[in-house]
Amino acid sequence: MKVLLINPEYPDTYWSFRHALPFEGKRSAFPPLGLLTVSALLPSSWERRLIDLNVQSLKSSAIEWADMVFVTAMLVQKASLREVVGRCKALGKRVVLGGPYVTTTVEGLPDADHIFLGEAETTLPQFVEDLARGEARRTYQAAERPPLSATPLAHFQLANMKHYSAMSVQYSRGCPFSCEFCDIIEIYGRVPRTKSNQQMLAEFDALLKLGWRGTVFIVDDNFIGNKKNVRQLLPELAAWQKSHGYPFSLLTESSVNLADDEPLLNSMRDAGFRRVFLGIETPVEESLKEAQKSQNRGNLLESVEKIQSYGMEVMAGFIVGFDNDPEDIFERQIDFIRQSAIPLAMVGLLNALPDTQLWRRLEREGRLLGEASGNNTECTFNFQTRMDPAILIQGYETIMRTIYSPREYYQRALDSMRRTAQQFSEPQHYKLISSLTSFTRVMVKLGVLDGERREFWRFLTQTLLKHRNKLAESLRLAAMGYHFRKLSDAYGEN
Ligand code: B12
Ligand code: SF4
Repeated sequence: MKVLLINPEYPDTYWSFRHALPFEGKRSAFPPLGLLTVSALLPSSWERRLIDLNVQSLKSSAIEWADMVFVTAMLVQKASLREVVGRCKALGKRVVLGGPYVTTTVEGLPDADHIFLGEAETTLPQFVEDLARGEARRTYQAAERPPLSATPLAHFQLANMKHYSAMSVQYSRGCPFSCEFCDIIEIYGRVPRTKSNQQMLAEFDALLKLGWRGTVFIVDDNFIGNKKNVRQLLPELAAWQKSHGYPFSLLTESSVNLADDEPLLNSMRDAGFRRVFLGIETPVEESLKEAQKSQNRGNLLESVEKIQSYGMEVMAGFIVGFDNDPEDIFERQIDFIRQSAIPLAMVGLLNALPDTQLWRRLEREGRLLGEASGNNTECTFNFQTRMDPAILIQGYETIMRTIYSPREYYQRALDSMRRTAQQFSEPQHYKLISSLTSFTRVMVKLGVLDGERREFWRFLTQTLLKHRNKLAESLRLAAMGYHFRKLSDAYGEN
């Protein structure tokens, strides 16, 4: 059996990092871990190839080579997914679909032969058996969410690592909280399941053996969802990192209550966590209450600063469009982002994802307008908002243009570097040629060609004066700022 695994294309969004990646000579931020895991669940005798449309094109010859095509997708990849399925079906291939989009969608799915809803650890082996007997079903859905001990070591070797800026591994699925807009708890449940320490170390070993050095994204929705297990994992990760010379710089997502747990913060720092993405959403208490985000209690600015003081750059998600948002929500978000020294602030408009508590409430209230695009940085709503949508969209655009204006952004980047000053500097894994090439690209594009070059030189001078050990970090931040500015500028043109 020859299997082609396809990851459809992402649109140009905040998360695509499309304008930042060329500085490092990369094509995509992360490999499609879902498909690498699916591959590991298939019989070892089957031949497999991965096509990630974010790093390469899909040639008809590749489709013709395959007996069967496996496609994954998030909602935001829907258009590309449809095109891929259409091409594969036109060439007479058996098409199998899975991933978060098909798991949660409420509108017509593309015409595939087999659909996998939810996690595939138990259903895929069943499918393989059914297929052998000629009795494969159209839809597969496990009766229960599988334990992560059933998740095999992902086939990282299928991904052409040189095209990605980071590698991904997963430790847990699910989150104990109950945020109204969140689909994670619907898809992956509220009881966080984790891998064992041995499984995690085996994944780190595998990446190291394949030659990976640099950022590893632990893609959990809430890394500290199961604190008991995380506490046991972290010392082992720290020991592994130490004995291998800290080859990986770790990034993950966490709930804000991480700030309340100093021993955990200490252990994360020791294990090499350098960036953490928090779901802050809003500084407005009534809106947090509406979103059922009770874990974001207390002084959020202090929580951010506490985490930064453990050497972790804080990235965060922010949302506007809650029913309880006051008229000055836009200024309040800008002020919060400025004071928190969060360079990479992902601000989005509230959208109701299918089958969430928010979706169900809006449906009951007769306010739903249809399926969301899945890209919450697009200026659209899929429900009737309390505030005039035109005001919300205009205010949102103002937030984006303000926080990503070069002066504001570079100042946050400098503040963040000051707050994350560490007792020890992060080991850098320079590959001389590629580092020099990236350095030259940043200098030429941002220091010479860019209309905002004066701000760049001011930023670089301050970095050299105050944070010399963070030069590589500052260039990464400058490249990211450029990406966000490019996208925010597009709002002004609309
Ligand atoms: C890492 C990640 C990203 C990364 C990288 C994605 C990538 N290349 O894989 C980045 C940061 C780029 C990203 C971006 C976004 N993401 Co994202 N992301 C994740 C995250 C945290 C982990 C994904 C992952 O690797 N999981 C690990 C693998 C093993 O799990 P899995 O993919 O679910 O795969 C399992 C099953 O689903 C199934 N399966 C998956 N595919 C297939 C295919 C077949 C054929 C079969 C049989 C089975 C199968 O088998 C696997 C084993 O059980 C998930 C949340 C989550 N917990 O999964 C959100 C998630 C997928 N992202 C989401 C969203 C909304 C986004 C953004 C739109 C956010 C935004 N507002 O901009 C952007 C869009 C991308 C873009 N560039 O614009 C949503 C998707 C919601 C939906 N219903 O579609 C999720 C669920 C999180 C959430 N609630 O917000 N994301
Ligand atoms: S903390 Fe994050 S993952 Fe957990 S329920 Fe809230 S939004 Fe979802």
